[in-house]
Amino acid sequence: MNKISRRLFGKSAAVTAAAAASGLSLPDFSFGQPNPAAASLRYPSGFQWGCATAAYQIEGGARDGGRGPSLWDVFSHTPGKTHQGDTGDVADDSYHLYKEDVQLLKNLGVQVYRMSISWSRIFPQGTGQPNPAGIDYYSRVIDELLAANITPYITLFHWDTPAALPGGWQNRDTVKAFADYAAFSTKHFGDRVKHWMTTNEFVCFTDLGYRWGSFAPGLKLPAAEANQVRHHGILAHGLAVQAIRANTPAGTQVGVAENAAVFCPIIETPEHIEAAQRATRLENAQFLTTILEGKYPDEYLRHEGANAPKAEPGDMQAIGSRLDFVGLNIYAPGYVRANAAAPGGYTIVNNPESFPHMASPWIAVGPECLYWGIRNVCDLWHPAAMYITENGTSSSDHLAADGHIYDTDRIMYLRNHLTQLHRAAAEGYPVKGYFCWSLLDNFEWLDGYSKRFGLHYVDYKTLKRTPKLSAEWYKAVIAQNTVV
Ligand code: GBH
Repeated sequence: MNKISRRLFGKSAAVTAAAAASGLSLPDFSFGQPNPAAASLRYPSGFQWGCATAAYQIEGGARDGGRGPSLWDVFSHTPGKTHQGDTGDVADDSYHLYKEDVQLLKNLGVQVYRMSISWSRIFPQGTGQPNPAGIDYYSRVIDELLAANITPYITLFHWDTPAALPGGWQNRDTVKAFADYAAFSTKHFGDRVKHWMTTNEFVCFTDLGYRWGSFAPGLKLPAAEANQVRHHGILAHGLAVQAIRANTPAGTQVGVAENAAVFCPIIETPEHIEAAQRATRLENAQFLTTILEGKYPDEYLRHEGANAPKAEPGDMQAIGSRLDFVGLNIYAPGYVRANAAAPGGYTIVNNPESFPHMASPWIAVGPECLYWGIRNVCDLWHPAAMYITENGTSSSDHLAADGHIYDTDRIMYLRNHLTQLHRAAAEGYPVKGYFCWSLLDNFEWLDGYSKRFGLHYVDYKTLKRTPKLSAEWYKAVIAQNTVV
């Protein structure tokens, strides 16, 4: 009994009474005093705390400094595609206000910041002539971060494909253009930036854009063509890994930010734990499994049959390029049970309607997804290092009469997820850092400005940034390197 900490067994008289009634004896402690068990939520020393953003979601300045349009400019300007026709034209105007945003980061005390580069600021046509004003912009942002003692982690591609590239990701030439852009950018910034991610979330710029049509460019291609788009996506990643290595100093760290489908065992017993691991490998066959194994799993190829992607010689070696780290963007869990009768030996269990969720309905609250996300990937593929490259939530944030934003639900969400991430770190999984999504409210794709994910509130009329209660909370977590 004295192994049960006060954190779990709160300070409530009801608990005490219930325990007494059941004949259990309580540990000897005085309520409200510092709890030695809380020290167990301390993170390893050197753990990197950060925030994440993406270019199209925060920058605005869509036509400034010679930037070319991306597929998301085109898509968001197409009537009916985003909430109330919202676009990233202005967003948070971080293009002009980046110094202020670096101050927000500095004030939080983060060691690291994950941002992305807009490909069409560097190459307005996607390829060909680079744009000096675009290069200069990112150079200034990087210098501002370094001067604030914040280490930049840069994603080369967070969905904003240059609109000028014919056929977008349907065209294999786009893969080559991406590798060239990766080579150019990392050669240019690699003296100061030591951590790179090739791409963000394969499914979002391949399937959602080309198979299901919900994201840019809004196409609904047949399976064979959509599978080829997937192949181009992971090939672009692989060639970019090689391009980055060839153009940066030794020691540069290269990875990916992937929203793998995360599976938790319905009950933490051996058969369900094994089932969740098998599900992780097979349900991510088309992306994460293939880039980490350098080969499409046989089950995937069999399942797709004649629609399977066509690889050219050398493709699979490039796709399987060794990574220095795997980044996972995790928001919500899937649950799996063992089922010997099902293919793969598992069944995905749908959540009941009563399952709790956050302001965005897709963010089901299952904090153990952070633990199982890390554990399953590590047990399957043993990456050298892992990061949580995104985790966070929308909340129906409102300015209170006193000018504050009391986002207690965001704090609840983050606290529980960080507790589960701590569990992974404490068990020795090589998780090196955590990036909260997001530094500030921003353009939330289809949801436009209607969903707020920031630690800072943005008034979209004045562009004023106000720290939410969660910013104060996160600052304390970082300062103490402990879940508070
Ligand atoms: C991440 O995507 C992105 O990397 C980031 O840019 C984004 O702002 C952040 O998460 C928060 O959304 O409405 O049921 O059809 C997360 C992956 C894929 C999750 C699309 C929401 C739509 C679900 N997203 N999905 S639904």
